[in-house]
Amino acid sequence: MILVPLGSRRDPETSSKGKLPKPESPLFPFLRCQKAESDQGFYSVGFVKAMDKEKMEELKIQLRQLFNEAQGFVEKTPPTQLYGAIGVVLFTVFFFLIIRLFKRRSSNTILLTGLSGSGKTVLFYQLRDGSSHQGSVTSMEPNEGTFVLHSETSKKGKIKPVHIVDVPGHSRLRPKLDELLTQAAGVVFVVDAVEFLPNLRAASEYLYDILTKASVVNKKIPLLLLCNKVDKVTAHTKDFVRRQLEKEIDKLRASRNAVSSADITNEHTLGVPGEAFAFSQCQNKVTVAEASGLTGDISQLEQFIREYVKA
Ligand SMILES: Nc1nc2c(ncn2[C@@H]2O[C@H](COP(=O)(O)OP(=O)(O)O)[C@@H](O)[C@H]2O)c(=O)[nH]1
Ligand SMILES: [Mg+2]
Repeated sequence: MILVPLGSRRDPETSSKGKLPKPESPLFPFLRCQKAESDQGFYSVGFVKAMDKEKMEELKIQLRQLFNEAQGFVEKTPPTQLYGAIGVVLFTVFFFLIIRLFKRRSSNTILLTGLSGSGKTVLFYQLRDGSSHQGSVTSMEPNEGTFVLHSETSKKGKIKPVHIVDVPGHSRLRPKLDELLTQAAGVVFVVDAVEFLPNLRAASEYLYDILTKASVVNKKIPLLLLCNKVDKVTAHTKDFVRRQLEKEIDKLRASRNAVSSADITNEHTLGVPGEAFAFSQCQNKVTVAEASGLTGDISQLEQFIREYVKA
């Protein structure tokens, strides 16, 4: 801060830095004052620095003392006790790390997968709103939402919402599935039980891809094979659907293994070599259920969701 009397400009004699003003200058008293102030400032900075140094020295001495004490303690303590203490510390750290790992795995994401037209979007709306939203269904955008299941809205108490993603069956959009699988608590593979046989090959290929994904195998992500549209009398039974899929996947496994033994896209081989493929051989749990998205008969689907995303 420079004090300049009103109406006067800065004295050219004093404008150059570091120079003391001449005693005859009208600004002399002010500038002396300012100099004294800044000198004081200088002293105080110096004082703080000296204090810091002193404190640092003190701290150093204290640390050295502490270190010496610790060293003495370690030397005095019998090695068995020492190893015991180290063991306890390591065990505790390990224990907390494992707990964190498990906590991260408790996801609330359920994926609805399957070929286009199998009824995923209708099921999504049934789960969320309790209605099928006929006519407003598009299959190119993933429907996604975090909500308490419609059937649970009348229940009292706090219920954990479920994050449900309706993954479009279009093959162009399947890379998105890889990303989603890494965070899934469960996968629902929807099959059209009416138009089942014409789609058998395509459905098996899609299912095979999911079941051989490293994320599914390593994390043992449970899969529900959901035979949809059972409201129609022409719908196949869930046992028929399961057996046909097992047979088709068995054929696929043979042909894919023959093509390449190190297929990059399929990190894991399915089933037991030399045995006919069955879903029970999968490392992750595979269950079969029935539903009708159209009539709202989705209790087995809801049961699966609540088995893996606790309310
Ligand atoms: N009969 C019957 N038709 C269904 C059922 N679920 C879906 N659909 C019909 O199947 C078609 C495809 O359904 P959508 O949910 O769009 O399938 P997405 O492509 O898998 O999402 C629509 O015309 C639906 O009306 C069901 O449970 N029963
Ligand atoms: Mg859809």
